[in-house]
Amino acid sequence: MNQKRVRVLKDAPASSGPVVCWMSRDMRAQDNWALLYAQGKALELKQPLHVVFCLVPSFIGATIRHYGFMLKGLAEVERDLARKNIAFSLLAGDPARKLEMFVEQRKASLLVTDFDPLAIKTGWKNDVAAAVDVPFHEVDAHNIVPCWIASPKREFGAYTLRPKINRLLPEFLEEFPALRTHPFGEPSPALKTDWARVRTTLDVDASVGEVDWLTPGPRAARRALDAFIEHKLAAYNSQRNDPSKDGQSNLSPYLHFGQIAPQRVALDVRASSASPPARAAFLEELIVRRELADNFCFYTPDYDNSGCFPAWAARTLADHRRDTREYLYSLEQLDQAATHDHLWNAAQREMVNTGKMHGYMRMYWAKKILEWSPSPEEAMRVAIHLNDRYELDGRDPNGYAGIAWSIGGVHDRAWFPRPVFGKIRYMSFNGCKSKFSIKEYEDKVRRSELRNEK
Ligand code: FAD
Ligand code: FO1
Repeated sequence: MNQKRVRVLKDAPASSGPVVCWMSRDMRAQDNWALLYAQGKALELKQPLHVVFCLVPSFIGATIRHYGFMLKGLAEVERDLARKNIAFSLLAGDPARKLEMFVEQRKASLLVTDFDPLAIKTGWKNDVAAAVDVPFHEVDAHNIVPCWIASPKREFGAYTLRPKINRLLPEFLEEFPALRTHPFGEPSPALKTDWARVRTTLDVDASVGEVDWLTPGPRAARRALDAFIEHKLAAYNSQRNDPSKDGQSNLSPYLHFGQIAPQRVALDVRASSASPPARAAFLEELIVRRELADNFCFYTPDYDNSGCFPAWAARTLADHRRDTREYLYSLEQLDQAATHDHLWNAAQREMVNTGKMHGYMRMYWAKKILEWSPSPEEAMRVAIHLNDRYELDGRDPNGYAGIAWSIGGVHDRAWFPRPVFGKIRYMSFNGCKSKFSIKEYEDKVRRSELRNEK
């Protein structure tokens, strides 16, 4: 496999012993470059391969909605790995301590993990690198073009990253090799994780219920991709910005939890019989927009606060800091969808009920939070809190980039100035009314509420 997908986080003398793959972002056995790399190393060493996942019960305020989806997916991963003679262990607690102990107990010769630009993950890896004394390698199993290869710096926008990605796609958008049945170590390891007990003993916020309209796990993810390609891809370009229609792929929860590889999605879409414009429109979002979000979080430490706004946006928002806010809403009022704007309220209710607000409404939703908050800083805090509390795909680079785009002009340009927004792109109720049927969107949200009440 292309070694440019690998970074050395820590070097140490080589030894013999099993290889440990610490799975975190990319929770799947198939199409997983980190796992494929770890297996390659274990085969060279003629050693067993162990996969571990460290369960952290307080991951950035995640609720049972998120852990329920994630744990069901992980149970499937344990089964998929066992079929390949690869043992899976679920650890729970502080990753640095747990990984250090695991590596020590197993006398591992190499520790491999997947890439994630979130600050919390970088912190974990720094701690683990300090704690272990074996080589520690990181593999970008999420981006098609490895984040550090696509660009050495923060990009201004899609227009600056797109040519760099497109030039490198021929090298990196390749078919995956299959995960092999591992010839070293215990054959068909026992499925030892008691997932029911993990679930019941998990101490997480249960006030945001799980969703039932989407089946978690890598198999369901693959079915969702096949269904999207067959039934929706052709109309994607014309429907993706109409929230009253069901034109999106609904892949983001699966992509967020790594239950399907973006590269698998790209390969299958590219090979589909859909028209080139339909394929191109989708691949622009899936590849350029998504990998731009990883670039943003990887190279911008304060990706989740107003410190990340480009200079022009910070200045214009400062110039309008004292403008009168016609409406002001608290986090509680917004959380209760109790504003004067019934379209915004519908979007909030869609997110709370289904765990997935339509992509077009996310822009409008976040921009109104800027308009109705006392400051851009408070708007960022509130938007991130609500997004990560309710969206199944929350706590994701796409979310931090999407909110910073909406509120702080990140990856966007200046527009005509207006109160509060200054030159930040504005979106209005009437603008939405001219683009889609607000009534049909609100009916769709109400139907999802009625389904939930059953
Ligand atoms: P599709 O339209 O089917 O797109 C397919 C895939 O392409 C998505 O899953 C995603 O990986 C990628 N993609 C599409 N649009 C974008 C985009 N604007 N930016 C980055 N990648 C994109 N996405 C999240 O994954 N998690 C979030 O928490 C999140 N919060 C957002 C908040 C705001 C304010 C905004 C403006 C956008 C946010 N997005 C977020 C991006 C986008 O809205 C979602 O990725 C998309 O709606 C997910 O639904 P889908 O997979 O059905 O999308
Ligand atoms: N990653 C982990 O390695 N361990 C966890 O316990 C964990 C919990 C979790 C809960 C909700 C959620 O949205 C993400 C979670 N993640 C966890 C991170 C996930 O693996 C993704 O890497 C990032 O959130 C996306 O970059």
